[in-house]
Amino acid sequence: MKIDLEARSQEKFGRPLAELDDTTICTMLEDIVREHAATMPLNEGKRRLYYLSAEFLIGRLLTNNLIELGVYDDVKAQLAAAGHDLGAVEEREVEPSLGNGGLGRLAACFLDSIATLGLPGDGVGLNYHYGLFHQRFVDLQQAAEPDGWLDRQDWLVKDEKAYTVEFGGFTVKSRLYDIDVLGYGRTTKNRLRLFDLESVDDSLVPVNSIDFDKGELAKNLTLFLYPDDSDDAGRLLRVYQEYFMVSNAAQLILDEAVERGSNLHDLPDYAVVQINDTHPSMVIPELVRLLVDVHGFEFDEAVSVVRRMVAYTNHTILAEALEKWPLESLKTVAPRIAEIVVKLDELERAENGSNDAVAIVRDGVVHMAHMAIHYGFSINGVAALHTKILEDTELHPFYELYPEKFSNKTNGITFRRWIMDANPALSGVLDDVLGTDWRTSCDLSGLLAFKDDDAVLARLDDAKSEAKAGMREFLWETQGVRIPEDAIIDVQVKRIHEYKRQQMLALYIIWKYLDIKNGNIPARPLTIIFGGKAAPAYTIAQDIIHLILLLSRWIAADPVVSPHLQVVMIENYNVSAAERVIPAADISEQISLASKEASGTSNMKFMLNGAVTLCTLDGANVEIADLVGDENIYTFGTSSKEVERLYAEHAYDAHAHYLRPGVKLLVDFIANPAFLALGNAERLHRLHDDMAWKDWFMALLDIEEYIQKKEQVLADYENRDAWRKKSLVNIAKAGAFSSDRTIRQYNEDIWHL
Ligand code: GL2
Repeated sequence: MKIDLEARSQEKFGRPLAELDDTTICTMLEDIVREHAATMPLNEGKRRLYYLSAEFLIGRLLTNNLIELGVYDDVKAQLAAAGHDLGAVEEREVEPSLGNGGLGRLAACFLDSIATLGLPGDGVGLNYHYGLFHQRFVDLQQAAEPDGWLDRQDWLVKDEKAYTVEFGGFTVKSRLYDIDVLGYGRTTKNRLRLFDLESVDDSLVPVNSIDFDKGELAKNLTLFLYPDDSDDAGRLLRVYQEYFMVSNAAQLILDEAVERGSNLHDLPDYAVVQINDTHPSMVIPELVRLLVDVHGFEFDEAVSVVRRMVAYTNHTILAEALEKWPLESLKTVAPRIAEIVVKLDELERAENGSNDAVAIVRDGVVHMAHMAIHYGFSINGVAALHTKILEDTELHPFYELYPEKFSNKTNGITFRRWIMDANPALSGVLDDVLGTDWRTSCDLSGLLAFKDDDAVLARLDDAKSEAKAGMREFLWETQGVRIPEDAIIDVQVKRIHEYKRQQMLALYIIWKYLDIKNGNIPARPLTIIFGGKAAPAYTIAQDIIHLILLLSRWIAADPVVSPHLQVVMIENYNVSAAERVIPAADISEQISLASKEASGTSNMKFMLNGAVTLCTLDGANVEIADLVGDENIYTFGTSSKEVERLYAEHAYDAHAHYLRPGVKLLVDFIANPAFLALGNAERLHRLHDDMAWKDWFMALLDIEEYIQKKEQVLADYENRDAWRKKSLVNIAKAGAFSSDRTIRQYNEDIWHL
């Protein structure tokens, strides 16, 4: 592809490139890329993958697409020659708001890898007009506002395909929008296909608040993405959204298979469906419905076809995230689907001897995961430990029934975005040291040979400094905070949830604050950075945000402590913020209660960017620890086995842990009189009491060991040579977490494209 920006500027605007502003240039570049992508053919193959997901957290696309097309450096140079900075232009792009967190971002990384490997596979989801809420901090608390990203984006292209979806009592028409998904160095593409309502009404959304259930369903279905980690019970709108998504997806799948020559009896030769968590699992009864009601199949044959084409990924063991819908809700939303689900339940009971533990419908409740396991041909977890927990405990009865269906697919991240795009300085060093092959192979192991090479270690260090400078600028411009140049950067960015234990890091901050007050002055400043949104309905998570914001303000105002300790909470943390912060981190905080974080993916991004991990042995941390070895990671905390035992035997006594003197001091600090006066007393009391009496995710169990480990990390950081080696080893071993590897495994074991 050749781009001539000067010519384009003259042709479009009758003005030289030098005179255009950043926003105009941004749109012009998006247009150029979009128009070029429109001419690219799709990846072909008899069998096509449909990756169904309620979320695709794709992030900004301009830089990524310029990299994929191999024109990034050229565009940058042309802009520079005209006095423009591509970095500033990139900032004009609005980030799409189509995901909550890890699960949605994983789907985006997967699309990138599927396209890069040249496999025929599209993402299918919903075009939420306001997506996930925009987070603001007001009075040291989170406020949630609509995120009107759609008004200002330039990538969606209307597709001519449109379907009818029948709900109980009314029918809607859909509209399909596509975003082209380019692969690195490829001349072919895939698509992200986002369904929307034809009759959607944006004017239903108030300017400053979010209200999911306003107005008629035919007008509001695609307005918002539900925040996860909150209780789905009774959320009828979510069921409507899910059925709208899968009905469109199923119709699209059949349509395209027929276009490619299928007679539908051979559908599994033409299509494979990956169900990303349970949200799209109603695609199973919907495919059956279409085959029976529209295409005249016998029920049994329809089921046998669907069974050979649907695979399911489980992303969590948290009970509240495993969807269960009342059968009555299903009857209201889609009566025919409820009927088919009941038949699928009866068939399963007939086949497996009516075991309630694995039933699809039990006591009037539909267990979506159970349906996906019985009628899918594959089920996978997302990290080795997670899959083991599914097999041995959480889904054990299913594992006994179908051991051959279970497999592990450890998550991965795309190197295009998480190093080439996010960390050009480090990418440049790797090019110089390793040659550019790593950009396609994602193999960085050659770096290990330079573990004792001072020049290489120094260059890696320079790259870290450059990333830190970029982050400092970003935080100054977007958050108005200044970070000391020599500070250790310690980061925990992810959704706010008790199991991820941001509250435990907050307790460390209290400990450190008191320690500095006691005269123990650290060798250099420590900046602790948080980022993440809390579901508006998740009260304790909101309380944790409040505590962090309060600590941040309190410490900043303390002349003794503030030169040594700083707490930053990034407002509206999103993919763009992640791209600035992760490359700059020294310490990666992955401190979930063991057994609770299915995989984690930020842990992989930090490692790739040379941060050293401080972690519990949870999710993919276990695999990171195995790869880098003891000297290059810091692990602590109660094991996942022991945690499971404590839960099973109700043996964790939070209050006993609270009463230990060192611990009580820290927890009580949350509700100290000065905090109560400065902050929201109700929130602080609630959080204090929750930790002192319940502490459901056992922060108090691990806090002392955590403090000790963290102090060791900070001390070790001062041995600069040893630390640089740790950082190098982490980068060198990160190739194992390329999503290209993950996608190859999905394809070899499950999709067979
Ligand atoms: C999650 C898990 O919590 C997280 O550990 C995992 O890395 C991702 C991707 O597999 O999936 N499950 C989930 O519901 N969300 C996640 O981030 N939101």
